[in-house]
Amino acid sequence: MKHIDSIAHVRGESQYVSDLPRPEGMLYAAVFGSPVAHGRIRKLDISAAKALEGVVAVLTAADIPGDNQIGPLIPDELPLAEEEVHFIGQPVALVIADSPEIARKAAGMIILEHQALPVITDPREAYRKGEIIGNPRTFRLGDVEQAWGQCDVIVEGQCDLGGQEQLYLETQGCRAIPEEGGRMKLYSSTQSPYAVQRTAAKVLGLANHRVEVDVKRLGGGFGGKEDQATPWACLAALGAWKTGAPVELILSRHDDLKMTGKRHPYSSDFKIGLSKEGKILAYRVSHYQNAGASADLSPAILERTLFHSTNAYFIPNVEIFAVSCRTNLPPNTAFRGFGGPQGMFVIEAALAKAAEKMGLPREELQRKNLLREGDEFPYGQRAERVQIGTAWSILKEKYLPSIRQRVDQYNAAHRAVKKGYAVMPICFGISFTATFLNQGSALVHVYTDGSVSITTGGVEMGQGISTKIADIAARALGIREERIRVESTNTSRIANMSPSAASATADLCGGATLKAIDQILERLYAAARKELNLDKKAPCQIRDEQLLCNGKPTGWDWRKLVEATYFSRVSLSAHAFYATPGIHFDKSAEKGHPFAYHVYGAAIFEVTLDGLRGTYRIDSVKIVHDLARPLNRVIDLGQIEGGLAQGMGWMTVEDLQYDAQGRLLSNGLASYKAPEVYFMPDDLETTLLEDHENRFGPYGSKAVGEPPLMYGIGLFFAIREAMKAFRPGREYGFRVPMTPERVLLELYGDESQAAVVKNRFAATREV
Ligand code: LUZ
Ligand code: MOS
Repeated sequence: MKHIDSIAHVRGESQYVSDLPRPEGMLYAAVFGSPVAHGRIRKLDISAAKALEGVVAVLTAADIPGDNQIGPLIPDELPLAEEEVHFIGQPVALVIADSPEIARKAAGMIILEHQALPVITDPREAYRKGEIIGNPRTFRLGDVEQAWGQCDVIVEGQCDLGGQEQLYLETQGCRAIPEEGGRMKLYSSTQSPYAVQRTAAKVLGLANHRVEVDVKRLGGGFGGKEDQATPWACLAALGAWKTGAPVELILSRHDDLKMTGKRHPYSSDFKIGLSKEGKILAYRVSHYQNAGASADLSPAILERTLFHSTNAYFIPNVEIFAVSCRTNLPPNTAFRGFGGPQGMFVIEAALAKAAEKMGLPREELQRKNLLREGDEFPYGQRAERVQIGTAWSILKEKYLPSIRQRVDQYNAAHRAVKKGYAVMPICFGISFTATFLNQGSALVHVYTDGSVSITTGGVEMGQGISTKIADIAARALGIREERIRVESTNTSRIANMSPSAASATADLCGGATLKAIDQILERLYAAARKELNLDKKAPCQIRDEQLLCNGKPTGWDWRKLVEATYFSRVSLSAHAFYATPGIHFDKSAEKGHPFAYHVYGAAIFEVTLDGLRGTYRIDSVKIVHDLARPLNRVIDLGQIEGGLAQGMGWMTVEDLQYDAQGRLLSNGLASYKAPEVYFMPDDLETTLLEDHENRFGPYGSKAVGEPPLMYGIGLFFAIREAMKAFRPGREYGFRVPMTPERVLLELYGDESQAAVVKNRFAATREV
């Protein structure tokens, strides 16, 4: 089955927020964002903006009828600034006008006078100055202090990881429509309709039931709309509330890049100790998270960094320290992987450095320390049904020897251009780390013509959740896919929904859909048994739209069954609720069983690097990935390849830069490079492990959304290997992204490239 939306997408018929038919009298909003990263507001002059022809209103914090507060975890974020501003682009005023152009022009006429306050952009500096969010946290296993004494090799180092722009194609936006009785309807491009509903209600001072949020689909989310669709929806709602007219607020790409948060940059220190046989005995790491100006989801993201700091390895003595640091950047937020990738990068860096010191191939150290059945994670959970060994073996047998040989031969034959390879194992925990969020609901209607309508709390953001839900339902009902329609996500049909996030939507909403369908099937079978005078316990089943009872055809097809049930006055609708069983976590002990299961896999990268230009090419990526029984192979392979591309982009070309004044320098797509089709390797092969069933996923499946992103980390280390082959004996750092410019800096530093090259190639004339 292909993606449900594919035909409409290709025809350009799929509707996003700004494509919805325009209601009469609709107005347009634009945001005036702070021009400075930190300051006390002295005066806000909106008079010129207000006087501009076509401007209907200019709203500030004083116009907010309810709470001027939208922080999701900690109340530290104002939808419109009051006394101070904390990052460039922070919303200060909202202009409502007849057209988007006038609204933007008027926003440009607002003047903010301020008293400058010191700007911090570096997380370590923020930490030193006590600017932290929440409490630092530490996960411990064993006793690192006593373990150092038993280590034969100890290495230490630092990693500096850049942020990453989510770069959804559809920018943030919302259309707000005032409705009768003081109600508000919001069409928001959000991964979290319920967050938008409850937050907009709070800002307007309304009960939740007076705000309805509807989401058809998003043009991409990637975490960037898990929490940060909310401010724009609240502002659109405010505009509609104050003017009484429909208001649309769609961020321009430029504003979106400037005003919204991204993946968190991290700076981390590590120390790792090993036995001479290569067993990791102790690991200590400290993570300084660059949270930006308010908490947003940072504490939850920090938590996932803690959970994933040992990646797919068992380490008996561990101490993981992590702290969220407040800086004057836009509040950084969720991005596919949610803090996990940052934790995983650092242990890979530690292993690289240890392998260099021990003179061993890096993958030897990796392999010796892979998780085994029953191993304890630093958070107390034990590894079960561990697939990393299997994935690793397949990768090793199928690819490793030939890649190793090819790289060695190539490097012996070439001087200025070198190859490198690296293996990257992954282990990613599935479940929201906030246990209460692991719940999902579904509402299923069967109509008398046999067509089926399904609403879940899952948001379609291109990841294919609608297709998967339709797939699951068709399978469970034993009917054709064409009979099933998956509806928009709507807060009046599904209440209190969790965000579509944490890779868990198919598990949670698929689980709920199956339960709702079970209820309906029970009723259909009961009605049929009665009509057909069968035993009350006669086993029934629908196969290819035919009703079978006691294993024999009854002559009833799906439509007949549905009609008969309807005429018996039995409900053909069901609502069901699914909550992941068996998960818990105790934050005071930092121990528990937070994840329903883990997703495992391994990838191998081969690259070719030009040591003179600093450029590189990805020759091949081979992945062995654990999906248990995939729900939809085409969609899942698309998720694996897309996740890989995003992970590789983060590691190499996506260079998010702020200056010391907190100004985004990479503020457009001319200065922020993202991977495109030519960046991808021609040779990309994915092998799925399909050797087991997962009891926490619909039909034995496993979550797919986030885990493959972390394969991308392997690319950094493959490039590093090629750099080592080009210029051995140098200390290379762990600064991400490894752009071609950074490759040159690492290879030559302050030295003259010409001198180095001349020296290096002195013995030969060929390069
Ligand atoms: N969102 C969230 C997430 O609220 N909690 C999580 O654990 C999570 N994990 C991954 C992505 N989004
Ligand atoms: Mo996400 S980072 O699963 O919104």
